[in-house]
Parts: sequence; C-alpha cells; structure tokens
Amino acid sequence: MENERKVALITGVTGQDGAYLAELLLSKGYIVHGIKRRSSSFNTGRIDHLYQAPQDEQSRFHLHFGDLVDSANLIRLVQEIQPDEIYNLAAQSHVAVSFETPEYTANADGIGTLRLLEAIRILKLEKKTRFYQASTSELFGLVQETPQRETTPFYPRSPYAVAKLYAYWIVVNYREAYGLHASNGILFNHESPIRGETFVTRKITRAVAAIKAGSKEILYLGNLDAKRDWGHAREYVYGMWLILQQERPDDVVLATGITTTVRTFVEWAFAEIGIDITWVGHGIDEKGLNAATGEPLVQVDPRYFRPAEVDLLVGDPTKAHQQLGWKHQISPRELCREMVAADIERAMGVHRNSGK
Ligand code: NDP
Ligand code: GDR
Repeated sequence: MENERKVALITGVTGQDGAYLAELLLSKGYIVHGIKRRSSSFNTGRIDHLYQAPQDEQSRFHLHFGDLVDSANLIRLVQEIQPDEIYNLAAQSHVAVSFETPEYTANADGIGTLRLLEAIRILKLEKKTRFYQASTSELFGLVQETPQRETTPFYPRSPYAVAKLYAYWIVVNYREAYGLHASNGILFNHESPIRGETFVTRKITRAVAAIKAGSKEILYLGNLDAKRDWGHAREYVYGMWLILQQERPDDVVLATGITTTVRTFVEWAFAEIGIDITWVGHGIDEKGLNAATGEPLVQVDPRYFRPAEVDLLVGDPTKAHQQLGWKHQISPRELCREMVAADIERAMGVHRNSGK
C-alpha cells in the first residue's frame, strides 16, 4: 500500500495555503513532505493539528528544514523524497514588504522557483515529478482588461509581482524546453481564518473581534478603495490539486469573479458585530465612525499606502470551470463572516484547532 501512495512535497507548508493543502493531500492518502524554515519561535501553528491526527496519518506527514534560497538543501530534499508532485507555495508573500526587501523577495520568490525546477532537471525527474507554481493575480497589476484571464497581459506593480513574473515564465520555459509537467495556478486573493495577520482581510477581522471583546482600539488602514477578488483558501488548494491532476500541464486562473473594495469588507466585518460604519473626511483624513455612537473605529494611515498600487482585481475563472470542473462555492461575504466568527472565538479565549 505504502508503495502505491503518491508522494507530495510542499514548500511553504507552514503558511495558510500549505496548511490547507497538506490537510487535503493527507485526506487523499498522500505521503506529504513539507519544507519549513528554522525560526527562533514556533512557526508550525497552522499544521500542528496534523500531528495530532490518527497514527497512520501522522506517519504520512514529514517536515524538513529548508529554504528556497538554499539550492543544495533543495536538491538533497528532492533527491531523498523523490516526489510525484511538488507544490511550490513558499514565498515572501507580502506585497508591501516586497518594497522593503526587493532583493530577498526576488531571490526567494523568483530564483527559488528556478532552484526547484533545476533540482528536478539535475535529478532527472522530468518524467516523474509534476510541479505546481503559486502564481498570482498580482501579475496583472495595472489594469489592462477586466475581468483578468489567462490571456490578459501582465503588468506587475511591485517587487513581489516582478519576482513572481520571473517564476511564472521560468515554469513555462521549463515546460516547453524540457517537457516538465509544470503548471502555474494564477490565483486571485484567497483568505481564511488562518490567513496571515497582516493581510488586509485578517487585519480587519482581528480588529473587529478585538473591539467585540471590549478593546478600544482603532483600525488603521491604507487604501480603502482597492478592489480585490476574495475567495476561500480551502477551495483554492483543491484547485491547485486539480491543476496537477490534468493530463497536460497548463496555466489556469482561480477566482470568484466577484470584486469588493477594502471599504466594503470593513463594513461587512463590522456588520457582523452589529455596527454600521459611516465614513467621514477624505484621503488621509478619512475615518470610519460607529454610525450609532460617532465613536471612531477606523482611520486611514498613509504608512499603509504602497509606492505603486494594484487598484482593481477581478478574475475570470471560466477556464478552471470548463477544464477542471472547479468553481468557488463560498462568497466573499460568507468568507468575511467565517473569519470574523473565528477571530471572535479566539479573542474570547476559546481555543480552536488552527487548521479548521
Ligand atoms: P503565506 O505567507 O501564508 O505562507 C508563505 C509560506 O512560505 C510560509 O510557510 C513561509 O514560511 C514560507 N517561506 C517564506 N519564505 C521562504 C523561504 N525563503 N524559504 C522557504 N519557505 C519560505 O502565503 P500563502 O499561504 O497565503 O500563499 C502561498 C503562496 O501562494 C505564496 O507563494 C503566495 O505568494 C502565493 N499566492 C497567495 C495568494 C493568496 O491570496 N493567499 C494568491 C496568489 C498567490 P514561514 O511560515 O516560516 O514564514
Ligand atoms: P495583496 O493583499 O496585496 O492583494 O496580496 P493585501 O491583503 O496585503 O492587500 C489587499 C489590498 O488592501 C489594501 N490595504 C491594505 N493592505 C494591507 N496589507 N494592510 C493594510 O492596512 C491595508 N489597507 C489597505 C492594499 O493596499 C491592497 O490594495 C495578496 C497576497 O496574498 C499575495 O501573496 C498574493 O499574490 C495576492 O494577494 C493575490
């Protein structure tokens, strides 16, 4: 039986998507290997519950220290693991942070992808190992057409997106040059209760939960008018898996097709705790007040503006629907509700399994 099981290697296994994907692949009977970085504090909170699973699952989940900037480490791990599928989810994934750390972001997100592809080639695993690359709607950047689809021209607007552009094309190149089964999932924003705390949706839902729990804090945000196509991460990792199950490798958009402003997401989140927000002022003086009491709850802070912004993302998931049978089920509003509810539970001190 062990010999028949598929073996997957997930980079970025400690992140939001890595945790959901590991859970999905284990449930499908895979042997799952994940690469985690050494850290001075615990960084496995999202996957710890997978160790608490029954004995047979436990023995199918293995973690290894590694880093996308370390070629020798990656080659050794790929050689030892001999994966059937590699999901390259590791990245410096924060767009704003990439303006502060452009060289590191290029190294990890761009060249890191090349290192993995080279590992496959050096080890002559081209026929065995399928490769998934976590490409992003940030590639579309400055609006060229809407909704954005596989054929929409790219116009990246951040060091992160430029690094991911290199990764996208090196995947295409290795597919064409060496016949690798290598695919790009061009995923629009996807969130969940285990989304990183500094991405805008989670930042909002955590603040709302803290206010519900009695905190007097003000939520400081940047551009309220940015529009994003927000889906649920659990559904998107299923799409990743489907992409690698295709007979032929391909590049596919996963999106909901629904776009929402940051401002509206704020309103939805506060509505979950019975507060209507009214907006006063303009630009950097804009505030969100409790409509009933006038209490300030939200404040624009220019520190969160980006040197170059992506104003509007809305994806066209037609190809995913037709080719993979993939379609989102959870609306952005339902996603917001689930995230607020989970953060309220946490804020109230109720311990939840982090992967759920
Ligand atoms: P997270 O930021 O939650 O997770 C990123 C993961 O990468 C973490 O496990 C992190 O480790 C790891 N990592 C970062 N740098 C390195 C490195 N140099 N070497 C090894 N591991 C590293 O991201 P998500 O789960 O949200 O996203 C997964 C991938 O999908 C990323 O590549 C992201 O750019 C991309 N993407 C995400 C979208 C989204 O909306 N979520 C949309 C489109 C693409 P640690 O825990 O130690 O920090
Ligand atoms: P994004 O996600 O940049 O789209 O990248 P993020 O949640 O960081 O920003 C979304 C939009 O909200 C605006 N914004 C703020 N953003 C943050 N983080 N903090 C704030 O205070 C704030 N106020 C307003 C931003 O300007 C932006 O317009 C995510 C990441 O997961 C990437 O890795 C992934 O590739 C893309 O989604 C698709």
